[in-house]
Amino acid sequence: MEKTVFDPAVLEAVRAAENVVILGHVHPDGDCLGSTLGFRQYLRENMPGKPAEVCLDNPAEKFSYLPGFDEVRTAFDPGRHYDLCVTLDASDLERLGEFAPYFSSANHTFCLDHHRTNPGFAENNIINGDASSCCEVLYGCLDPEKISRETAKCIYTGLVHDTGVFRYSSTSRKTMEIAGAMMEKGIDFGEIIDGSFYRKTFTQNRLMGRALAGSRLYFGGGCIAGVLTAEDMAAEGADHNDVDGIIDQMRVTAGVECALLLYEKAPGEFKASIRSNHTLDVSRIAVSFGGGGHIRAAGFTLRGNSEDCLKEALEAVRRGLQEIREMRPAGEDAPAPADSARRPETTHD
Ligand SMILES: [Mn+2]
Repeated sequence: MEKTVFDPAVLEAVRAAENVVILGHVHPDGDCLGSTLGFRQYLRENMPGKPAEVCLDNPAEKFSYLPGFDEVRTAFDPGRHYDLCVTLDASDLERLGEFAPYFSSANHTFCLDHHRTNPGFAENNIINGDASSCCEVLYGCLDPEKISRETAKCIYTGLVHDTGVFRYSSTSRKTMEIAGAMMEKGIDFGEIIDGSFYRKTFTQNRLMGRALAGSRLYFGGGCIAGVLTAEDMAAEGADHNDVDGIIDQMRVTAGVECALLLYEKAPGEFKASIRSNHTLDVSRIAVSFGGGGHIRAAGFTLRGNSEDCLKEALEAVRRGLQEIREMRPAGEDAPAPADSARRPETTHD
């Protein structure tokens, strides 16, 4: 790996600040936790005595192996003001949630991010839309020699989560080089991947089993679809957090272009997750129902009974698949997908 020249701007801003608050986005994911806690850990080790705290809303317990997890502040305190506010993995001000006033009242603000839609909402911004993760952006702002094993755990976690374990098209040679550098710091990379990405609770596995057993193939096997009703959720003692990952298992069903999962979030209100593999633009389907997302991963909400909601969503999928067939020259098989089109771009917000 070539010697990295890092951008010291954010470290200089911290050096000049009296104190620092580090913020991420609402419903923090692995990249959000990895980048905020990794940055704090780096500061703790390399700028001892500099007051720096991380504020996030309720991080998931599966990330408790990250350094400083137990010290995350989860409640907003209107009496607090900070000299410098650094935001990581948040694409706009709204994503800071209840902690946004810390940003607005800070004397200086700095934003590190990798969302292409980020308008550059801070005083200083380092935004790289080509980076796999905010942790990749953060890595470029730290002295690689001074990254400890504890900080490496955080950065590696962010890379793993935002690339779906190095599968999505956002994964680059650079991503893998940073991952390699983090491995050389002595982290237990297998446990990080298993423990924070693949491990499921018994309830989550049971719910996935129920969803898969109830799923059906449509349109000659081109689409797999399933529904989890409120009764299904109650029967497994599951809540909305337990639905994560089911759609990803459905998507890898052989022969399937599209996967669709509806679950009843509130009585008569169904949250739909939709994925495609090669050709179908699922963001267009999601937008047609008032939702949003990416070409290969999107979501929307439907209201009604489960049969009607499923019917309505399937009709949109049928139309989408038909459009693709009509665009294809007669007698030709499905075009070989470009490598970058193979995987969902990203499934995070
Ligand atoms: Mn991210």
